[in-house]
Amino acid sequence: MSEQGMSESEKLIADVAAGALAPGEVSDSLRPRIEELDLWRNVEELREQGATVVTDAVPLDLLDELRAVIHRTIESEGLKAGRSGVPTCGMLLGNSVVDRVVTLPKLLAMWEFSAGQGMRAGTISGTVLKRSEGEFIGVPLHADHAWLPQPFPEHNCVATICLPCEGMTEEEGATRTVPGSHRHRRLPSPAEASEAKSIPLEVAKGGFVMWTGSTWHETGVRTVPGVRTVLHASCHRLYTQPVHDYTHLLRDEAYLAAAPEAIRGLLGADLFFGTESTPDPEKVAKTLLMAQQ
Ligand SMILES: O=C(O)CCC(=O)C(=O)O
Ligand SMILES: [Fe+2]
Repeated sequence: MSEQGMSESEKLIADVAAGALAPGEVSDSLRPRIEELDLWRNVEELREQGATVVTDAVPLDLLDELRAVIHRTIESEGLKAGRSGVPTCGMLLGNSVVDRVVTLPKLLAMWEFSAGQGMRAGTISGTVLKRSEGEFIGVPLHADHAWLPQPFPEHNCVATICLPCEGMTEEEGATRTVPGSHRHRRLPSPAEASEAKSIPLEVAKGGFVMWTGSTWHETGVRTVPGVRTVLHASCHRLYTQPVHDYTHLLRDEAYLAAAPEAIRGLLGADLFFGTESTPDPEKVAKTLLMAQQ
């Protein structure tokens, strides 16, 4: 059928079908940003190894502010180490320092590559890992797709970034991943978890580490004095259910007016989910098109 003979709905269905990307493919609209930000090596590593280290992503003074926000929040709320043994503050989106960090161009580009256009903010949390006195502190080997059925989908659904405010070496407790483990597309068995050969994702201050939702990873062991202060920031493919609910921020006009523009996208402002009656046709079209990219 010619373009002209098509109804609006038929055109939309044809555009959605034509937009479909293969798993790991970079869309035409994202390609120039990957190029400009020099992220091809990272794209390749995420595809091949399931994890990557991105350098020079965050201004160093902004990291100092981020570190202060995480420590202040944990101290002022009296947050204690929970099950993981690591003091954690959650729901950090909406804090102006955190908002500036998560909307930096390298984070947004890598998230879009990994979790697709229209990706939404999920867990945005801060943790402070102390030196281990022999005990394991943190999260043992797991995959962040854990609430998805197995086999995990080929299209990545959860893209986690860990951003250490002072960088992290192996001794300082760098997160460890098992290279290539994302290809199993399932959780590790207890035997696999105890035998797995994980490697540390070391990164200098200003960079971040990132892995796919299928990649097996664990908190590293800190063997030196001091603490590792990290922002854990996950984005989710638009159709999956984020762990945290930030929709109150979408109703806060004063906040939205002052927040970086890209925050709207991370909150799902353009998606049709949560509509009470008939969804807005423009949002329906936009959501369907973004879902393929
Ligand atoms: O503490 C770490 O290094 C890893 C934490 C983790 O599993 C995550 O953020 O998904
Ligand atoms: Fe994790």
